[in-house]
Amino acid sequence: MHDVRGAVVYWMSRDQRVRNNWALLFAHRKAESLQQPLVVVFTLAPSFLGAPLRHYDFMLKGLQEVELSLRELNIPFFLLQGEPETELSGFIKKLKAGAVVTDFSPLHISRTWKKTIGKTLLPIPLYEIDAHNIVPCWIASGKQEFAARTFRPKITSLLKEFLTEFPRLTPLDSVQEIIPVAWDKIYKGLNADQNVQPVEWLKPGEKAAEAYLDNFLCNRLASYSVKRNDPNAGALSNLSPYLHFGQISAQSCALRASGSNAPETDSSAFLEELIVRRELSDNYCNYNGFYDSFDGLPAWAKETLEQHRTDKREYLYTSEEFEEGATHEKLWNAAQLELVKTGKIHGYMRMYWAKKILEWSETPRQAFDTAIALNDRYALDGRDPNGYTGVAWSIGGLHDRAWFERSVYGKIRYMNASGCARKFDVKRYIAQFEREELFPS
Ligand code: FAD
Ligand code: FO1
Repeated sequence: MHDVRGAVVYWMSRDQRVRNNWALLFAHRKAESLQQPLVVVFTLAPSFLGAPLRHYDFMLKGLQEVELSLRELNIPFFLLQGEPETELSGFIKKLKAGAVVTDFSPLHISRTWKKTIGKTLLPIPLYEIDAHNIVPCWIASGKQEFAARTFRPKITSLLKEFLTEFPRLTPLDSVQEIIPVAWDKIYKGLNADQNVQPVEWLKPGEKAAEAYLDNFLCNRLASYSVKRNDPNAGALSNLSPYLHFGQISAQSCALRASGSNAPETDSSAFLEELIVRRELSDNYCNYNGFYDSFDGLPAWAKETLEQHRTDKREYLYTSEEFEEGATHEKLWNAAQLELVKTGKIHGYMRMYWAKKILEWSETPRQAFDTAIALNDRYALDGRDPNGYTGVAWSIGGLHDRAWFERSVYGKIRYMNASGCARKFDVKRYIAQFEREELFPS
């Protein structure tokens, strides 16, 4: 690959931040070595996997902060509205760019964009940098991993090399004309579904993400291993929306957590989730083209679910009834209402939530599609490899083993309300998310 003379462009997509961003650092270094200007561009797709206003609002507020942080570094930021394939190639040509850098994502939508754009850009090179994972996805493993236990040794052995501090980004000396983004025009051009309103409890953007991380490390990491399965304990980091939109670097979270003075049991429990589980999700989506479909599930799971497909379902609900949180089980309804209201379900409840959709749906395939649809519509951290993998784990035994066989589930791990009641105060959890508040009759 040879660079062509001209500006270096960082096409920002998954990692929407200025600090601790390997793709931006690489583009910056390339611009310096080629003595060329550097610009950052974001292509705002008209609709992104059906994301409603809740997600666009969180993302755009974060991007407004990106624009201001880049301005302090003398780096112009552009936001193009429309189909990325067409908008970006026109922009690159007009700018007479010499090289384009983008960040890595295993999702279909991003890969399609890059394939198309990579071709139209030739001979201008398109570099892809994994700024999301600590160990780049394709280095951690060259194939779909069977379970966390097969993935953990591979990724742990590479942390010495990759879990490092970030170099600082210095302002570029080349002063360029900086044209502010017309944000009001952008908002007017949005056609996102207004029925899913922005959440109030979580402030978007890099600064808020850093503050949230500090708060977690100082006040909650030290009880993480004991309390993380209790949805009443407020023990989780709540970092997933920031991590999903790339408003904070997982690598910087891991460095801060391992450097904290929390007990080793707590920091290692947190790092297991943040590093092993999270990067295992990218591994699944990167190497399994059916990650967002029932077809991607392990053969043993599809077989056992098929064997029990005609078992009598004691309760049956449509996706609308699930969406309304209108099942017979108050605990499940509370989890659904937590999702609708706050844009997030507590990690422990999420497993139970998905497994009950399996138990109360016509077919396992329908259950899979319902869980993905509800998760992507309401969860701020949705449309993410963690979501596809989380649903596949819950409903399709991905990265899990076979369990004692039972009706409907077959050998898929079972969970129920009495199991939850043994772990935490379910009445207290239900009381937080009563139906009336959300769907006043
Ligand atoms: P913490 O417990 O504080 O964990 C910190 C970070 O570690 C998380 O932000 C996440 O990046 C990572 N992590 C934690 N648990 C997991 C896990 N099980 N798998 C992968 N990474 C993990 N996570 C999403 O980011 N988006 C989703 O759409 C999503 N959907 C899920 C659906 C189901 C059915 C299940 C069972 C899990 C899902 N998860 C999803 C994984 C997990 O529940 C969330 O990442 C976690 O609850 C986010 O809250 P937190 O940041 O407060 O978690
Ligand atoms: N990334 C983009 O590059 N352009 C978009 O318009 C865009 C919209 C969007 C909406 C909701 C959401 O959850 C994510 C969105 N993303 C968008 C970012 C997205 O997270 C990543 O680019 C992909 O998920 C690939 O991982």
